[in-house]
Order: sequence, then structure tokens, then C-alpha cells
Amino acid sequence: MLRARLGWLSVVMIGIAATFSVAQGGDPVVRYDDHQLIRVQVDTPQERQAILEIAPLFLGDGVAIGRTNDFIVAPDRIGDLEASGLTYIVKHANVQQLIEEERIANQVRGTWFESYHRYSEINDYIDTLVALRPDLVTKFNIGQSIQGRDVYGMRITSSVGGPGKPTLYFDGGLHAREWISPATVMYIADQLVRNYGSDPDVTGMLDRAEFLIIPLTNPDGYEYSHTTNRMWRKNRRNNGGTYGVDLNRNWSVGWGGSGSSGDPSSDIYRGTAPFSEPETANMRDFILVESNVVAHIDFHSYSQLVLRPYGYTYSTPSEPDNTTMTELGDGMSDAIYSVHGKNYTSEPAASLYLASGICTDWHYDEAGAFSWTIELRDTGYYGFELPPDQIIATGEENFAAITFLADSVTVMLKFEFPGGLPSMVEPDIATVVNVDITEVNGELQPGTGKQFTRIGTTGPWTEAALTYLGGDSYQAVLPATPCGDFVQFYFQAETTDGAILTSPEGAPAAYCDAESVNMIVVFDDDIETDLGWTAGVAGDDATTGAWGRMNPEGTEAQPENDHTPAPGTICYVTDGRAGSSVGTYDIDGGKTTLLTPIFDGSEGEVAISYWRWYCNDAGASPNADIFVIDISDDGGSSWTNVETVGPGGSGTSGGWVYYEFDLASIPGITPTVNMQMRFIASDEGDGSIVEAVIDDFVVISILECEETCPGDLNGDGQRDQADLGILLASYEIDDGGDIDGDGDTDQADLGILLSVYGVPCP
Ligand code: 0X9
Ligand code: ZN
Repeated sequence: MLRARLGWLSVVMIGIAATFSVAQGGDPVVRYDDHQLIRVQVDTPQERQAILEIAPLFLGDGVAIGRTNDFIVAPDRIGDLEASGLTYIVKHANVQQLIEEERIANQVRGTWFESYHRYSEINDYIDTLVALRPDLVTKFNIGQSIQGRDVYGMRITSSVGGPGKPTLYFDGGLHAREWISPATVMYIADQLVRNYGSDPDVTGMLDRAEFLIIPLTNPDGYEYSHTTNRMWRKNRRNNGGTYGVDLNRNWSVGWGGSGSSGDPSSDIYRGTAPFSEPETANMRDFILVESNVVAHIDFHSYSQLVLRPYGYTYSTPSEPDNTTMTELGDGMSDAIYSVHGKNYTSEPAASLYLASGICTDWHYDEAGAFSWTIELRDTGYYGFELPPDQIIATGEENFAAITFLADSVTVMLKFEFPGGLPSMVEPDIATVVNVDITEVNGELQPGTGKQFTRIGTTGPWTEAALTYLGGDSYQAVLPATPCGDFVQFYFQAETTDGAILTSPEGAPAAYCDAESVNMIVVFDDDIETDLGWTAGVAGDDATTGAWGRMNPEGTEAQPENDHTPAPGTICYVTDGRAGSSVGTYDIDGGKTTLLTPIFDGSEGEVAISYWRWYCNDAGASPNADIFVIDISDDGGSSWTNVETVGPGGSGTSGGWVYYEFDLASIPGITPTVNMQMRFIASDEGDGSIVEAVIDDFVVISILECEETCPGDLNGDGQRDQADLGILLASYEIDDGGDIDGDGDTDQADLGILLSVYGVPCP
């Protein structure tokens, strides 16, 4: 029996059993030489007790029963672990090496968001953002930490919309060792500040809402985790012999309950009373005077979770809040997934285990805000030592989450375009645009949906009502526009309180436009049917993961869904399945090639686009391989590179990416009728997980605008009886009287001719 076997273990645990070897600035540096990072399956309270005795340094917030949990085991306890009968795997044999690798990676300083920064550098960067946009950012100080460090934050909003806008509040760094948290919160601030005025989503957010951002709420612990003990979690209060209070157990809601400890040496020590710590008391006092806080996120790491209240009890918040926080949490998780395909599980905080006195429970109960704890990357491969080259990707996916959240709590009416918004229209005929208007935080005044259009790029707008189709659906009609001209447009609706909302936001200063062009779709393939691609060529040497046409099965590296909107399900993926058999195999042992059918690129200006997904950063040797995309103008005899994705950088950690290029931009390529493209993915090294996916491949040609005079079938400059004769002779027979370009002569053509009958050509 497990407990009996472990009964002899009566070692007195004094916190961390790491060695203290090098002295540096006061406390000796804590080293983790030959400490193992292990993942243990814990199924009973006895097993939890057993592992905590062997490995008191638990890396999460409470040991969950029925799941795996990560611990650090000191070298002198590895024998006990082996003898314990517990089921575990060793994730890293030497934690000190992980720490060193992170330190070395962190010395490679590219842009600011490619390395982790110290307390003073974060403060300097806040000043940089203020200097960049003093009209948008103000810095504030919520008070000092227990060692006297000032805790700074930023208020970010635009002057549009006046005071009293809804406030969203994000904080980071409550736990010292979770370095990705302050980095992600700074990334969010940086994006908001830098993209106001250029990115319509960001502009809308800062016009509708105010953001309060405190990136580093536990500066003392954070500095200590940099200088002395990389695994430090708490603040640096002197408890008289031991140090630190867990700032995420020190809040008043549920304080003192399960999942917190009264033992000052514990990593989840709750402190002597709620708000005993200046860091939490200052946060509380700061937010209590903010009257418009509607949503809050406390960023932590790791595990990839979106946790909603409560953490201290299994009971759920009352309705409708519980449903709202569930839907918003699920929506944030979906938004995160859409960027790089990372799964962040959305669930109640208490579903793993109870944690009492936590920050988010307090913000929900006492500050009147919807509140979440987001546990950032990863799921334990690197854990807290997440390599700094994942900061930007983590920031990007969480920026999508906060964009979704901000829109969900501040947008009154949402305009959506189920068929997309056109960037090109066909010359001389009207273009239908489907518009959905849904109520988010406002009530739509019926009958107020409108379109504003104009041909050309200046001049007055023509207003017209949208046609109501039922439900949330409306139809807009863009006017027929001569080839070569632009048609510009925006949409508008009103709420029952008289607020006027537009899409794009900020119209008429902001608007959409589409160019009227003579376009032919040469090849448009959503891969749903087999249009003659070739998966695999002579010379391919991948042993698994060959290209195949199929419905992908989601893994850490590849998407669950193809790119084509439903009902589409099929794409090309380096999955190795024949089409229907199960299994998810990434590429191994060499390369695999995918060829498009031959297509005609000889006419007009040719633009080629596709959606790609590429992931080479999941697994043991990340960012080692490349994805090569080439084009041929001689049916595949010779090839020229179009783009190469990887080995590092953007587009290498999953997520659907749109790529478009003009044939004319590829040096050395001649437009011919024998064009072909190829996609080569490979895994040349050991151990890495590589997945590539291609979907929605489109080739279009744009022809020059002809000097046209619709209806002048004989080209004599008149639209008269002679033209009518030609049309009638071909009527429903051939295309001799085809005016609208649809390939036959019918009533539509007759209608056009009659509408211009007798009008001389321009
Ligand atoms: O324990 C915490 O404070 C948070 N996790 S962490 O690993 N970053 O320390 C989670 C708080 C909410 N979670 C639960 N109630 N389980
Ligand atoms: Zn944490």
C-alpha cells in the first residue's frame, strides 16, 4: 500500500530542497542542479500526500486529484520517488539546465518583446508608451510593495466618447515566477497604444472603452525570481524566519478557506489577514474608486486555462452572470485558438481544485466586474521557463482574447458580413452585400439600418435603407460602378436610445471601398472536391506525415477544422492518413511535396492566394524546419521560390495565415498557360513536430478595363435598332447579344439594351 510504503518518510521539509551555491547580492542563489521536473498522475488524497512529501515544490496552485500535476524533485529524493509506486514521467532531468537555457535565450535581445525584462526596464517601457502617445496613455502609481518598489500602471483610452466609458482592467505578475504574465500584459498595452488610429479594431476599442493595465503587481517577488530563486512565487514579506505571502490567497473573498495555507513557509500562504499585504491592499484601493470597471483579467501561467469564478467554492455565481462569464470565457478561448491554434480550456476555477482568497473572486464579488484568471502558455513542457521567443505569439493570442472581451462588453450593435465584404466588384452591375446586425449591448431601433454609398473617392454619399430579410439579416446593394472606378460604402443603424452606430466605426471618415475591375477567376479551389492536385512526388522521403486531402484531426500542432467556412471540412494536411483511417501523424524523416494542378496564368495581372497553417514549434526541437512554397511557369520542370516559412518567426506556431501575391512580383517567372505551385514541408531533424496545411487556393486574373459601351453590339457608337436586331437574332441561342458577360443572350441583356436605347456611347 502506497501510504505504508511511504510511511518511513518523515523528513522535515523546509520549503525547497535545492542547493544554495552562489552568493549574489544578499541571499544565496538557489540552484536546481539535477532536480527533475516530473509530471505525476495523482488519483487519491493519499497519493497527493505522498508526492508532496517527496517533492514539496509543486508548480501549480493546488494538486488536482484525477489529473497529472507537475513537481520538482530534488536529486536526493529521486530514489524515494522511484520507490513510491506513483505513476510519473520525467519531463526534464535537470531543471537548472532549463533555467540556464532560458537565461541564454533571454540574452539574445531582439525587439522589446523578444526577451523578459526586469522591474526597472518594464517601468521604462511604460514611460516609452506615455512618450509615444501622451494623448492616449497616462501612467499612475498605486503605491509601494513591501520592499518599497512603486507599482505602476497605465490608463489607456482615446478622447472620443467622453468620460464614463466602460473600463476593462488587466493585471499581471501577481506570482513572481510567471514571467510570461507581465510580458503579455505589456504586449497588450503596447498593441493598444501603437495601433490606435491605424487598426480599426484597436481604434474602436479605445474609442468605446478605457483600459487599466498594471503589468507587475508583485515587483519584489519578480526581482527575487530574477536574482535569487527562479521558482519564487510569493511576495517578499518577512514572516519571521520564512518569506512571502501568496498574493493570490490574500484577498478577502473566501479568505482562509481550502486551497490556502496558514503555514508561512507554504507557497500558498494566505498571510495573517485579508489584505495584510500592501500589494493587494493597494490594488484593492485603486480599483474600488474606479466606478466603471466591467471586466477584469488576472494573468498567470502556466497551463493554458481561462478560469471563471469561483475559485474558493464549488458553487457558481448567480445567473445571469454565470452564463455571461461562461460565454465570454468560452469566447476568449475560441479567440485564442483562432490565432495560433493553442487550446486554452475555459472552465470554472474551482473545477481543478479550490483556491481561496484569490484576486478574481474578489473582483467579481466586490468590484462588480466580470473576472477571469487566464493561465498563459504553455502546458508544462517549459512551464515557467517559457522561452522568450514565445512572448509575441502568447501576446498575439491573448490580444485576440481581450479584443473579443472588449467588443463583447462595449459594442452596442454588431455588424457582420456573412458573405464577406468585397474588395473588388464586377464592372457595371450592382453588387449585393449581406449584412447581419445583432444586438450586443444595445437594442436596435427597427427600420434604422441604412447604407451609404458613392462612386468615386469624393463627393456626397447616397443614403438608402437596407432591405430587411428577416431575423438579423439585411441586404445592401452597391451601385453598378464603371470599370476602373471605386465604389465606397458604409453601414449605419441606431439603437432605441438614439445612439448612431456605423460600420466601419468612425464613418464617414472611415469607410470601405472596392475597385471595379474586369476580373476572371482562373482557379478557385476550396479542396472540398478533388480538382487534381498531386500529393507526393518522386524523391519525397518523409516516413510519416505525407500530404493528404482530408478533414484534419486537431492536435497541438494542426487544426481541428479546415479553413473553408462550414459546410467545408476538407483541406490538404501533412497528416499521413489515407483519407479516413484514424491517427494523427506529423511529418518525420524527410520531406513531402504537394502540387497544385496546372493553371493558366497567361492573361492579365494574375494574383494567387491561399490559406496556410504551419507549426514547427511543438515538440522537442522547435523551430528547426521550414515550409517551402514555390511556383513554376513550365509545368513543374523548374521552380522559383515564392515564400519560405520558418524555421522561426511568424507563421511557425500554427494558426491560419492568408498569403497573397502577384505573379508579376516573382522575379524570373513568365506568365504562361503552364503555371503550377508546390508546397514542400519537411522534418529533417529529430524530435520536432511539424505540420503543414493548405486550403482555399485561388487564382484570379485582372484584365484591363475595356472602353465599353454596353449595348453597342456592332460597335458603331450608337445603341439602336441594329443592336436590337443582333440581340434578338441570338436571343436564347448564343452569346452574340451577351451584354452582361454571363455567356448567353437573355432577358437581362435585353433589359440593359432597352435601358440605354437611343443613348449615344460616351
Ligand atoms: O493558484 C493560483 O493562484 C492560480 N494558479 S497558479 O498556477 N498561477 O498559481 C490559479 C487561481 C485560480 N485557480 C483555482 N481556483 N484552482
Ligand atoms: Zn499564478
